[in-house]
Amino acid sequence: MTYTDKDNKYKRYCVTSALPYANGPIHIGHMAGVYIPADIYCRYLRLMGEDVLFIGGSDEHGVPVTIRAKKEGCTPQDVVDRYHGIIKKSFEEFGTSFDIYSRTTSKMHEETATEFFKKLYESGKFIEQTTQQFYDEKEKTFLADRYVTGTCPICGNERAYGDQCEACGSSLNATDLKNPKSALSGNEPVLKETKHWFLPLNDYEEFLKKWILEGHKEWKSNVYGQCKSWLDNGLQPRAVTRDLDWGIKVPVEGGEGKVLYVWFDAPIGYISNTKEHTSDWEKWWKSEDTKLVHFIGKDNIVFHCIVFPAMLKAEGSYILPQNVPANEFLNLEGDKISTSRNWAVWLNEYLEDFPGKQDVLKYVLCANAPETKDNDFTWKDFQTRNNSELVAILGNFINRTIVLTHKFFEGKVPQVNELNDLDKATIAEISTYPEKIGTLIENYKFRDALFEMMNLARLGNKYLTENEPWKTFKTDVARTETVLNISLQICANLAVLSEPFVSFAAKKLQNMLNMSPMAWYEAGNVSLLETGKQINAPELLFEKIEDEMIQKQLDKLEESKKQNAINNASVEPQKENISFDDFGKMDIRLGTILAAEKVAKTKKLLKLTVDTGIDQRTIVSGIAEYYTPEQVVGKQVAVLVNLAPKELKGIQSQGMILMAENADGELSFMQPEKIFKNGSTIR
Ligand code: B3M
Ligand code: ZN
Repeated sequence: MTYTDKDNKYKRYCVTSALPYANGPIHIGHMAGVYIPADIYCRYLRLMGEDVLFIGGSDEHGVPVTIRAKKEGCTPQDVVDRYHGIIKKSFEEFGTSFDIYSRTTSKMHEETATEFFKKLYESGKFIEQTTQQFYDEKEKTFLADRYVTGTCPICGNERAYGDQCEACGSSLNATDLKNPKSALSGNEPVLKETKHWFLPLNDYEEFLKKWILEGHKEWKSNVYGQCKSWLDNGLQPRAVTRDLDWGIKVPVEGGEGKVLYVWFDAPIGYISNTKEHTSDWEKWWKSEDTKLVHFIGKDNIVFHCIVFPAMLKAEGSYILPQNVPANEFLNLEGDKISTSRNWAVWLNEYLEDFPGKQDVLKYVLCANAPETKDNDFTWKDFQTRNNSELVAILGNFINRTIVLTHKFFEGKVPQVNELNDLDKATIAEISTYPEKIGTLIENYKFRDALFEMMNLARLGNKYLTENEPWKTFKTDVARTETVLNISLQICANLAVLSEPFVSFAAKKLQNMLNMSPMAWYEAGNVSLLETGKQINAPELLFEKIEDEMIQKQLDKLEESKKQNAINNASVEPQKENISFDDFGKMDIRLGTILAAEKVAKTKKLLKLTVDTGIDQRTIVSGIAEYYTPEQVVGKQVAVLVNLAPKELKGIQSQGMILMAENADGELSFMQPEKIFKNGSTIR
């Protein structure tokens, strides 16, 4: 029984979290949006004594995987093997409490998805349609949406994909793109007929309207709103197959060379993974007293609220989700997280850079979770929340209490004597927390729930500060005993109620307090630790994070920014053709810079003395913003020696040093790969 299910309608909870694409590692946006809330929810329900199945897994099909494989010159299976491994390992290290984390290339999944498709096919749930699809004549293959790029008809972005424009977020059809190009050959694709199976979503419109718009008004407003807008606009049949060879083969006649669309097979992965976990899987998926909840990000709403439920309904034997608590997006330092721009904090890198600090990231990402609107992660905020919340509030309260217990009472829980009004008020307040936090979690308000957990620690700090047991010990031992007993009881309550949020610290705290595992509903009182119980030595739960560590992370991001600028820099268009004779007019030689000085009153100019092999001469060069005189002396460089002399700032310049220039205007010398004699020609 839970606080919001007092009639005990649900006997078990089947909790799914979106299956991440195995074409890259997991980043903080995924964690904040999906896995941390789902993990908190499951940990909490388990503490409530509920029967919970927490399902995760990698989504290993889809075009992005094949594109990556092509780029890297390996097979799609190689790509997903690598990233499935990385993702699974980081979830384990992070402490995400999946009951199963499997993958959609498993045998079990192939069977389950195949059977699912066949059942819909055989019961006439699909329509077959021949449509025009882009085809690459050079590669002799149909092009899935992601394989076509072109100009977005909405915003003009020249790098839009056939299914979506990442610049403006519009979802597109490949045929909408202007100047379409095949991502395989770069050629313009042609339209060609191909047959596919479609799920006629329009047939499910009435059912979905009733089920969501009338039956699930309690869903988060972002989720409800998106569903409403889809349903108001009217649903269309959706193709559930693709012309591709990476995926689950279409198991019916005429399906050769085609696979199930990744968004058809991926959600079935939740079911396959359950089957892989237990032979008693049907109770999790086919029993009305199971509560099915999907944790996802906002870009997955339509698939989980409309397409997958329509599939389940069409199949006929499954339950539907009771809730789909989707989150909005998390930004990073004010910018959209992006895999391709490497603008992200990768979970595997975080775990390497901050060993043992899983709880800190989990805490910060929950405190900043994009629950109702997009939110921002900054390293500064990460540091502040660690130093002034985890260390200064939670850690400090616990540490003070345990240290004092050892100092005054040899680490034994002291007895309770007479209670005063403050004690009584404090005890009354403690009793409200399990239900308060629990109800918030049950309503998917994880930020508020976390804030309330911290309020319990704040209450503890306030109680200690007001009672000053370190002072009263000399004058009033009985009072000190009571105060430390109640403070220890608050610690014990925290050891239970913080577990969903900061599970590593909670475990440590339970060990310090010598507690055995306790259920959530057993907390909320001051009899969690019996008088006389020996507790263990204090250990720090959290430690201060210094500026240096933060700076390192900021530097890393700065590096990504630079790299992006380089990658994105547009290249100057080519100039008009010249004849060989035109070229031959230029006399370019190797020369060595012998001396250099700044030209007075200019920012850009250096006066150079150059040995050109022909003579020693003066050349004025606009490189002072990129090179100091000391840096250039001794360099062998390319010199245009027959450029007509010109006076610059009163100095006669005879020739020009040739420089490479990038899009930012940064300059670099052109140096020979081998040292040749000065005066050697360049042509
Ligand atoms: N792999 C999309 C994503 O990672 C997709 C989710 C599948 S859930 C069944 O955003
Ligand atoms: Zn666009």
